[in-house]
Amino acid sequence: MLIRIPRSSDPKPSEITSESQYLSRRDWLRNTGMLGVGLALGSASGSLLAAPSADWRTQLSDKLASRSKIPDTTGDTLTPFEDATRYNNFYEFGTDKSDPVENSRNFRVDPWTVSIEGALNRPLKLNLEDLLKPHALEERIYRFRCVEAWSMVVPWVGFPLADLLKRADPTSSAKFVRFETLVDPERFPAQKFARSTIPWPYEEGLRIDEAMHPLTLMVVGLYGKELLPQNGAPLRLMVPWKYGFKSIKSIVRIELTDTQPDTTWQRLASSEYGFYANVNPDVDHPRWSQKRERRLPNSLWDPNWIPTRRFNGYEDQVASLYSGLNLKTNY
Ligand SMILES: Nc1nc2c(c(=O)[nH]1)N[C@H]1C(S)=C(S)[C@@H](COP(=O)(O)O)O[C@H]1N2
Ligand SMILES: [Mo]
Repeated sequence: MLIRIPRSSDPKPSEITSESQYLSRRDWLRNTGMLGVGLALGSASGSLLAAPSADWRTQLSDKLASRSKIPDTTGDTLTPFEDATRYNNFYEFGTDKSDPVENSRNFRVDPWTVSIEGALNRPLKLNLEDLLKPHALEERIYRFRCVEAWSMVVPWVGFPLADLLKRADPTSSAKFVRFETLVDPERFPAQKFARSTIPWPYEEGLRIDEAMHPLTLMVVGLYGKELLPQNGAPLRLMVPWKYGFKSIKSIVRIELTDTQPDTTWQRLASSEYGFYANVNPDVDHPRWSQKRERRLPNSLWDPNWIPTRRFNGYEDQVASLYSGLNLKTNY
């Protein structure tokens, strides 16, 4: 991951359309898969019910509408929807911050299967409807801090990862959880290149107690709406006290293991990106300081630097997970 000087093509706050303009565009319909379906079946609204994704979409929008809003604990200003959905890291769509929104316009979520396997009594292969069915959705406003030293505050919508894992009934040998992103060059253009930026699939992992922690969320929405492709549709992880790269997007496999899994960034540069990746202003990245962060929205002229907090401000809730662990060597 490199720090990049913004290009002239990066959206400036003045150029960014309001959320209502953004949502009214054809692109958004196409992103959700709705436009393609309507055209294919020749007519608009009525035929949407015939789409393979209709049951899941109906269920998701009902659940989004009845989500419970957890009171804000950050005390920070929300990052505008436009910044959170147009300045992204998602290497499957390309490495520039604007690549994910630009290259995900035709992304189709269906068909999608999430497999939960490994050290558990009840292996599960779930389509999106079955995955979502037993879970009520919560909206949680979390700070989100990328290892590249920029950050946001976003209202994610989802449910605790612990509730999903419990459905599969982990055994006592489940010590870690490993996550995998979809590999499909038809849907993720950067996966078409033989010598690509990173080895696919993108992989991440957590210790079982981190995975079961109540702050750890499976995300299916943001800003009260369906999760957009550039943010990791249909299902992504959110671990707010860790650097952003832990929060793996577009998950298809969750595996419970007895050994610590390899993770993508650790494998690429283990001296720069560790397994724990807890936000820590006292442990600098070898190439830059982690003492401060640029809070979005910002610009070259107004970088909006703020101090970085231990565990991204969630120290009270999570520090006990790491008692006795040297956080300098276990970065
Ligand atoms: N599959 C996958 N997941 C990923 C990434 C990625 O490139 N591929 N990037 C990570 C990084 S570095 C960050 S900062 C966050 C960005 O999430 P956002 O675009 O929703 O802000 O996604 C993380 N999850
Ligand atoms: Mo990141």
